[in-house]
Parts: sequence; structure tokens; C-alpha cells
Amino acid sequence: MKSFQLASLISLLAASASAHSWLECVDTQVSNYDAAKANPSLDVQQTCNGYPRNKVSNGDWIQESQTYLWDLNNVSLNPDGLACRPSQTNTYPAGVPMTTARPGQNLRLRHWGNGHSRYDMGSPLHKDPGVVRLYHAGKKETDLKLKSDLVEQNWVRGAQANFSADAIIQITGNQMNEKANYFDWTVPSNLEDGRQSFIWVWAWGPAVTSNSANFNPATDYNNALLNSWTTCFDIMIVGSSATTSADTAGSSGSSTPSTDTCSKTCLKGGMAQYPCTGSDCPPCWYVSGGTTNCFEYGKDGTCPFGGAYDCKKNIQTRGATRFERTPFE
Ligand SMILES: [Cu+2]
Repeated sequence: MKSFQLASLISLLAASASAHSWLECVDTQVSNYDAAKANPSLDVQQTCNGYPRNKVSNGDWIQESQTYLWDLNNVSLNPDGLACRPSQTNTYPAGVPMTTARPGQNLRLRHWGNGHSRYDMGSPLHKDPGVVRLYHAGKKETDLKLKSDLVEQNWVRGAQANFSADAIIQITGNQMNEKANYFDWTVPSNLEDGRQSFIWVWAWGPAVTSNSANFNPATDYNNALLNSWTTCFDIMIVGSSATTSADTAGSSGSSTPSTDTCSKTCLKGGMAQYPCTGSDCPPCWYVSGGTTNCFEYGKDGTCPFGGAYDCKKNIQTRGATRFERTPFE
């Protein structure tokens, strides 16, 4: 990536484009965050381990600024009031995988600043940059469908930050180069294993009411900040001890893995785009309904979650009691 050229191009385009942003990465690893925050002239060293949905033009800022972002309140583009761009289905092409995370894990999201990070410069001038926040339907394999679902009731409590609070921005005179805008949050501890879908939202305008001076992003929800732009993403939750409904409890005893398991197709790391069979697969297999997911051994050389069938050793691993949940039930 020619990041310097890209940054220059983005500043140029952002100055003339209407305000917009989208989520670029769900699990961003920044190796020199503190150094770059202190000295924004440094190149930000970052990689992405998990992406938002169906990022077919990943890395092409121009293409994505036309075909990936989602303008919630544009009635001609979004006549049905959908929360997600219709192309943002639960699909993860090769090279842009879904995020896998454990409850309680900290994730660093990255979105584009696009010239909108400061009140006193960029475009438009003298407008509060607003907040970014996350919404969730409250249970796995369930999507929020409509923009009218993006309300406080479905807000992931505490998953909110000022648009540019954690950004690395290089200022030269009255020009800014937004090198990276981040949004750090913690995956809620009460999510059960499986695919959990989220909506990232930039709440911004057009009728802007600034947050009050004592606004606390962890607890306060400002209805006056109108949700404007969204990107949809999923997290495959693993290693959770949370359980929810009675129906999952009822099914947990019936999907005990066995040697038959090892002859099926399994999904590496729980990701639909990485199917495998036989010895091409990692050793720890987990059955969930019609799907089988497989994972590598953990650092201690054993299967990472309870209830795996180890297809390498051909044994049922620890803790496969009927009360112990496997990752994808
Ligand atoms: Cu913009």
C-alpha cells in the first residue's frame, strides 16, 4: 500500500466530498500506537486481523467510498430504511476474514476520518465530529434489519467513542492528515459462542447537537446525534461460558462429537470461506447443528475449548459433559 500517496489523495478527495465514513477494520493491531500518537509524523504500523462484511474492494479507498459505505438517511439510495448496505451480507471473501474473539477481549476498530475529525479544521468547518457507536440484536445469528432498530435499546452499552478521540492526526499549519481513526471497545462478557452480528454507526448529522461537556461515552446515549453512516460486521465468539435460552440447553446434549465427526467437512477457525477435510484440517473439531468448526491446539498443546473431538488423537477431549458448552452450539 502506498500509504503516503493514499493519504494525500484522501485529503484531496475528502475536502470536496460530502461527509462520509465507513468501518475499515474490526480487529486492528497497531504496533506503534503510543509512539505514533506522541509523534504523528511517524508511519502508523498496523495490520488487520478481522474485517467488516464482504469487503470485496478492500484497500481501494476510492471504490469503497462509492460502493461500500452506507448512507442511512439518503432516501433515494435507501428507500426501505435498511440498517446495512444490501451488499454487506454475512460473507467474507478470501483475505478479508471475519473476526474471531473471546468475550471480554479488547478490540480496536478502525474507521476513516475523511477530513471530519476536528471542529476547527477539515470539512465542514465548525461541526462536531460526533460519535461512533455499536448496535447488536442481543443474540447470535440475528441481524438488526432496519435503521429504526438503531436505538438506545439495541446499543451495546459502553461501545461508543468520540469520532476522533483515539485518532492519530498529523497537523501541519491548519491542515490535518488523519492517519488513522480508532474506536476501542470491549467485547461484552455475556455473549454466547457463535456468530454475533454488529452494526458500526457514525452518529453525526445533519442536525448536530454536540454532546454536553460531561458526556460519558460509556454510559450516556445522545439521541440528538443522528445516526448517519453504517458498516455491518460479525464476530465469531469463541471460549464463552455464557448461555442464554432454554432451547440451546436442550440441544447441547444431542450434538456430542464422535469419530464420524472427522469425516465431515469442517470450517477452519469457524470461517465459512476456509472449508477443509481430513488431515488438512486443524485437530480440534466442534459440532454445532449442521456445521462443524475446527481449531488448532492452544499454546498448551490441548484443544482450546471444552467438548472438542480431537481428530488427530481420535479422542473426545476434556470436559465433554452435557453441561459444558462447545463453541458453536
Ligand atoms: Cu466525507
